[in-house]
Amino acid sequence: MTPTRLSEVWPDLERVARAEGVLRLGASGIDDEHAALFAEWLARGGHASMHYLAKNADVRERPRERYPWARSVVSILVPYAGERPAAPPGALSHHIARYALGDDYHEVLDRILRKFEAALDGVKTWRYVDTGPLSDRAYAAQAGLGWIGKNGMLIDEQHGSYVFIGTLLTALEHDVEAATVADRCGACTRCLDACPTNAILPDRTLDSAHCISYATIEHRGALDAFVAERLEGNAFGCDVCQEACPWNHAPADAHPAFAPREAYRATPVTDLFRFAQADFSALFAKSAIKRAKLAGMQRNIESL
Ligand code: B12
Repeated sequence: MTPTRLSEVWPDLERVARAEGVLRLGASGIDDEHAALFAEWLARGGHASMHYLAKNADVRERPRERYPWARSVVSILVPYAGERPAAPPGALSHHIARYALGDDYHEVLDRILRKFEAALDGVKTWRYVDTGPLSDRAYAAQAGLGWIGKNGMLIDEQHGSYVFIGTLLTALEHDVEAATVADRCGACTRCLDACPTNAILPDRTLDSAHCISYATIEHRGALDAFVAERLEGNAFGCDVCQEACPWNHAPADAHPAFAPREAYRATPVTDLFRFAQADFSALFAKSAIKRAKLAGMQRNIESL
């Protein structure tokens, strides 16, 4: 018989989680308690040129209209490398955010979420990683998998924030209790103090236009001069606000797919200036770095 409640299949989902290297598994209802904050953020232009986010505003506020069949949201946390590998000075690996040192998380988490779907055989579901119209962090926080820190990151109490979030909507009734996770940031302001461009705002959102991660990955055209002068060695993405976070003192072991690639340790960052498109595609095959494109990476490296 097809299950109707999440609790009926929860042991199966826990089994999949263990088998697939998932650090935490949780579930929540379909409403996003903090969707209004997203609307405010958009209204003040927090998304800079990421216009695709603005298209999602209605869905975030009223997810039931887009997904009338959905009753619950299953969230998973999958760890990536919390430490950069030792490498010679000038190696590319020093200049890439940790989340991009291994395989592209979109593909890896998609594969994992498909395993969850397979365990829910017959139940209507919809999975996405990153690109979906919902807030992965909001659902993970509602599911009790962590709290939203002052740097905006979902922070796991034991292992910190070097984790990806995968999200799966299901037609099963939400009857699995979520743990209550307290906000553990307290009076700490290390992330705010460390951000080289002061991009972190008091309401735990970012001013993307000033965020080094946004500038080096998403922004097309010349870098903003203020940001370009403050890249602090970041050529793709930025971890400064996570490095400063005391809750990242004991990261979980990375999922094998996110083990830092040897090729990035062996390649001097300046080699990218001589790269043809074919070299770029080969070095960054199955990597999230492809998003910045060769011209974008060369632009970023020029400002290091
Ligand atoms: C757009 C985007 C970006 C943009 C903007 C980031 C931002 N902070 O808004 C840029 C390019 C700058 C970016 C950078 C990074 N990103 Co990004 N990004 C996204 C994306 C696609 C949407 C985020 C978004 O909507 N931002 C707008 C803000 C307003 O929404 P939000 O961040 O979801 O925040 C909501 C919750 O915090 C909630 N909330 C706030 N307080 C509370 C309290 C409670 C109790 C609850 C329940 C909810 C809640 O309200 C907010 C609004 O709904 C998500 C994937 C997704 N679909 O969710 C990944 C995502 C947030 N990114 C991720 C990562 C890994 C990064 C980087 C670390 C990459 C890097 N090293 O460079 C940095 C981190 C920068 C930072 N400090 O946030 C991960 C974060 C995992 C985690 N542990 O939190 C995500 C979830 C992708 C994934 N599937 O794993 N990113």
